[in-house]
Amino acid sequence: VIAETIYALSSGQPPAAIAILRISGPAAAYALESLTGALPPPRHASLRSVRHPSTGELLDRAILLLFPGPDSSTGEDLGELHLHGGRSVVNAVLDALGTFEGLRNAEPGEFTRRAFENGRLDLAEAEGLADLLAAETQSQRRAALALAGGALSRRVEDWQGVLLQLAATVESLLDFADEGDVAEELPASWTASLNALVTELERSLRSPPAERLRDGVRVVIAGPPNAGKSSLLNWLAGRRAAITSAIAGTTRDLIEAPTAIAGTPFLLIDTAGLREGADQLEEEGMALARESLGAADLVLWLGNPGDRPDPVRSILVASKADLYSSEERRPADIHVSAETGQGMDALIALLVERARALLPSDGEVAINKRHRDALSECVSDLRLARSSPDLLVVAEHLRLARAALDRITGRAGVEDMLDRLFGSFCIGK
Ligand SMILES: Nc1nc2c(ncn2[C@@H]2O[C@H](COP(=O)(O)OP(=O)(O)OP(=O)(O)O)[C@@H](O)[C@H]2O)c(=O)[nH]1
Ligand SMILES: [Mg+2]
Repeated sequence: VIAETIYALSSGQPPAAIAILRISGPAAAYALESLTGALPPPRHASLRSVRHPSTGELLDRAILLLFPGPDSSTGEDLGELHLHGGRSVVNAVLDALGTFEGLRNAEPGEFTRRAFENGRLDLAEAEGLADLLAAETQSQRRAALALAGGALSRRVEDWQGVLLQLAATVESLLDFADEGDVAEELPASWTASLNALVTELERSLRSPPAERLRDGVRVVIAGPPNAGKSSLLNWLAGRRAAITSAIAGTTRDLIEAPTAIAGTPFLLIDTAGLREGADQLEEEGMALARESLGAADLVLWLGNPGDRPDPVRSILVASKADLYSSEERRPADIHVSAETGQGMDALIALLVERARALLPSDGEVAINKRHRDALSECVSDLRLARSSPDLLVVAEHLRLARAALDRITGRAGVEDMLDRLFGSFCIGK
């Protein structure tokens, strides 16, 4: 099949200082030559007049860049026009491109999909790219860059190397068996190497999930009514996300405020105050509050130490510190005031410290659900391989374990996954 040539605006919506159009496919060079008269040498930025191919009208003066395939980001001939970023400039050049036969508008993520199909990046790296485009905090950016740069792919490759060795040993024993020799036992070194691999995969499975980095560490603010929960939420979020009032029972719904603090993503959740003898609406709010406590990564508990829901995950906060002298203070991990801001720096430092332990650390590869599913399947096949006395069965489980790892980098059985992933990109990426 001869691939169609695709084009799209790859930069943000005009008007802007510069608009970048990308064209990829076999007719890219021809179309760009027709628009600009002469092609520059590969990977050299050159100033060109862009003219309508049939009327010859000057549309813009632009920088033209050519990246001949296969050494381009899509693996195909790829061209970039850096236009002036006005709406009519962009529309005029897009219209001109539309007059060429074999050229069409790109679908969302189609440039990246072609890069994947031409082996320029694997599936885990493409996921990293998607994460990078969505990254809002510095820790998200760092993890996305590592994934996009192949950090996970390289580990998968190492694991595949070990698996191949293990499989080769089994195959050679099976060959002996074919020749009528008595089947040998697998050597102790084989078992040791398999065990080491299982241990390493299990460690990766236990590492903090990438989803927590994407969605933010869930911090639930809870305690009795009027404790100052909503005031604390507003202070931490830096905006008035929740209504506060001196009336006990103000908050009923869960109020979620995604907030980056010191480059770390948090999802702050304010809840209804917990107390006995509330009306029905408030009871519903309290049910939501209890539910969210169950799903919390961390709890800021503004109530009595004795009622603390979860000592491990909770931070005991004494609120309204401005109302008490230091002798009158309740015992707590931290004393804060949303009125004066006292104690907030210490609370933030503590939150960030606790969150870091719950998030993939900087050098570590963040594993998402898709990766985890594949890894768990790989581990269970390795366990079955380890426990089977029949070499044929062992070989089969090793093959399945390899196939599971292949799904991480997209070498096998991932068609539906591809549509989902690339469909989530913007047009022009
Ligand atoms: N002096 C002082 N008053 C505070 C402080 N924080 C909150 N308040 C006041 O305490 C009252 C209750 O604050 P909220 O933030 O609405 O308390 P809440 O825990 O969300 O209350 P409910 O939603 O009803 O459960 C309001 O009148 C606030 O102005 C503080 O640090 N110092
Ligand atoms: Mg409230």
